[in-house]
Amino acid sequence: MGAQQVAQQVRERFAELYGTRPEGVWAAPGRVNLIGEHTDYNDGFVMPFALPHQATAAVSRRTDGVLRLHSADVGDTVVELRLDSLAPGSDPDWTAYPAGVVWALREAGHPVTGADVHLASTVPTGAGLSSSAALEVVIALALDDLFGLGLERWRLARLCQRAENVYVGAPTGIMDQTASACCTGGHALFLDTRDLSQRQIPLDLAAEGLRLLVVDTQVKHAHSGGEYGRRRAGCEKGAALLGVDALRDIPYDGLDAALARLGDEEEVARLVRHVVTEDQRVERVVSLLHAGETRAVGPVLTEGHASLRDDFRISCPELDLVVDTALSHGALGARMTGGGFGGSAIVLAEATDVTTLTKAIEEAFTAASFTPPRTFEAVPSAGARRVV
Ligand code: GAF
Repeated sequence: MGAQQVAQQVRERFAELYGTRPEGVWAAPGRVNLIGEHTDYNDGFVMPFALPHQATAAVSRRTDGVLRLHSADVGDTVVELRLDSLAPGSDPDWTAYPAGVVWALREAGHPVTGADVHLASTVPTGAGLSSSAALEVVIALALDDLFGLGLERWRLARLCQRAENVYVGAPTGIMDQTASACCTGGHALFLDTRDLSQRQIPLDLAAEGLRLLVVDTQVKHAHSGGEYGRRRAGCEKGAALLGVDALRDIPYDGLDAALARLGDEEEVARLVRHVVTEDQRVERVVSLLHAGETRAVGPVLTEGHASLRDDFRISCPELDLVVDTALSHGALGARMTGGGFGGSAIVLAEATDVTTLTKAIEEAFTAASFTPPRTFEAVPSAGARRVV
């Protein structure tokens, strides 16, 4: 179903639920990260692009301090919350994402006085494709428009990150919210997470006879669980031991010296090595794309996977199986994408190899008795916007 059709459905459902038409309909996408994993909370580089999968929200203002939330994906209940009782950690449900955004906006002094919301999302959940950032950004954008807040996109992303970090309690970086808010169709976003400076990098794989596949392993993950936070804390410990503000400050040619200084701190050293080499991989990919050497990006993705698997230790057997099977069936490169511990892998391949590769991955999953994966082609799509 096209975006306009989804918007129409969401509008009609809103009218059924709340008895009046919504003031508008907004959409915000999930993302896939091409390269730059676990660098965003180390002030480093990332390179995501927006997926065609998106969260769509029909929204109207209220003036009575009430927030009503309904999701087509969750069931039939309209959840009603009072704005003055929104508090971090109080909501274990999906409503924490939109409510967290309202909380973050109000905490920052923005005059949001209530809203009626109906949401529907096509972003797979727990698949490493930023379904939660899509939910946050679509609400933030709708409220920004409706209440005339005039927030720049990067600021809106920061507020959504605050909702996720403080209200939901997941210690994530800034990549996903910025990707959803700032990506543009036909481009990957080269983002410096230290100052949020950005460059849109043209990415037309089809024109070069290439495809980027996303393979969702169906192994669900969550970042409010301890492993993500432990990696983040380990990176922060590394930066403290090395006397820098963030691991971004360790130059690639200073890596060996930094590792030597870490001595017995082997686990921290592995994390540091991943982050420093990953930042360098992002810069290599940017240069390769700039030089028109898109096929040469493949091996850099594969190196990134080895680093996430062996140094950062956040892969899983299903993700490794996708990568190994893809590579042994002619893929140019492959790696896990997103936070890890499950979720999705990406595969860069010649268009002519896609059918063989997809079949080989499915067969490998069957042979390993894993749940069948879901594979789709990812095309750089539009960022968050008003649709109606
Ligand atoms: C998750 C987080 F939300 C991001 O901030 C980022 O750290 C990513 O994992 C890993 O690169 O998506």
